[in-house]
Amino acid sequence: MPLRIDGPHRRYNPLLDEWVLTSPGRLDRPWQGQTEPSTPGARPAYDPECYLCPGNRRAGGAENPRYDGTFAFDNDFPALGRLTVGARPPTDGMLRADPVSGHCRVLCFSPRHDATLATMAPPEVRATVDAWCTETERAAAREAIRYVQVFENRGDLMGCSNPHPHCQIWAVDHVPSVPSRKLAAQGAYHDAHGSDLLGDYLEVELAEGERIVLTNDGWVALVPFWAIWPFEVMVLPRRAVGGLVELDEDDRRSLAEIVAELTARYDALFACEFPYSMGWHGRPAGGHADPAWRLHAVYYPPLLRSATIRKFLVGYEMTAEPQRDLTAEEAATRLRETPGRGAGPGARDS
Ligand code: H2U
Repeated sequence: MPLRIDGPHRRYNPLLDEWVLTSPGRLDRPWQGQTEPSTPGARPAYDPECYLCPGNRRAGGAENPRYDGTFAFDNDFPALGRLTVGARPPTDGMLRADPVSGHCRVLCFSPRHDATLATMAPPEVRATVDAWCTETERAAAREAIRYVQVFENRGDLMGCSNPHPHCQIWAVDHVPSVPSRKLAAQGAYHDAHGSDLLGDYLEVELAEGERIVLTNDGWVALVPFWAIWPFEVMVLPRRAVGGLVELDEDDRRSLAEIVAELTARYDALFACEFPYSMGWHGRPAGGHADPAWRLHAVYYPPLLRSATIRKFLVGYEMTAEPQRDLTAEEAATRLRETPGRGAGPGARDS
């Protein structure tokens, strides 16, 4: 029996050991606050001013090759670098700071300035999936790297600096805060149950069905029970794989299909280029396969009720705990019923 909860309640997120206050029915309240500009007009296929278009000069002075597929390069303004010998900050006490080093890359999905994952042809989305995997593998093989984060900021609302379709890959010499909490939670769950947390969670979701957005032979896209962002989605492999580097040919094919379909539905939901931050959470780099950790992607889109009204994580959310109005079940229903690429309304499988 699907879980039915009416009225305000809190939901537990076992991956991050935190709660979200859920207040169904608050979406009808009046809004006289900020609205966002709607999606800008159509972009050209090539923009002579774009730092990422083929053949153009980047801000750092390097010239892009005339690439015709995906294109990755070292970030000209990296957030991380080599550890400066002799500049080691204090590592304990009240004022704690640890040294950090790493490597930052930028990956363009397409030579076309106007392309997006939502509209790119299936072979191009597949090439992007392959590049996520190869870039992760290369980054993880670098000396002293402990964790690789692939992430995409899409849209001005999410602070994306350029509409040319791209993502970033940051490889670091430590496990950062969020994956570190996920590492602890999945490890503790595996110790206690002998199975993986997200695998067991996926079984519950598939049995209930209410929060499922899309499924195919390799992957499931769902709105997590504990979602914070209105149309937050998690993409999970059916198979117990720990990282992008472990995906085989079939996994990659079906992943490209579900990513293409999910992003198309996002865009169709409010008839705009749906902004989001997405990221891949794979097991830390190095070492052996970890049966506790299941690879997953998280999509965090800020839009709430239209292309111009966003959710703000402020007030109670900043000072006490995240809160949402639209339930995860309502969000999943909306996304499920939104027509995607060629799939009619209500179609479930990508
Ligand atoms: P965002 O749009 O998500 O900010 O990513 C763009 C990245 O591209 C950003 O990290 C880099 C920025 O440093 N970049 C270059 O490396 N070279 C450039 O010429 C422009 C932008």
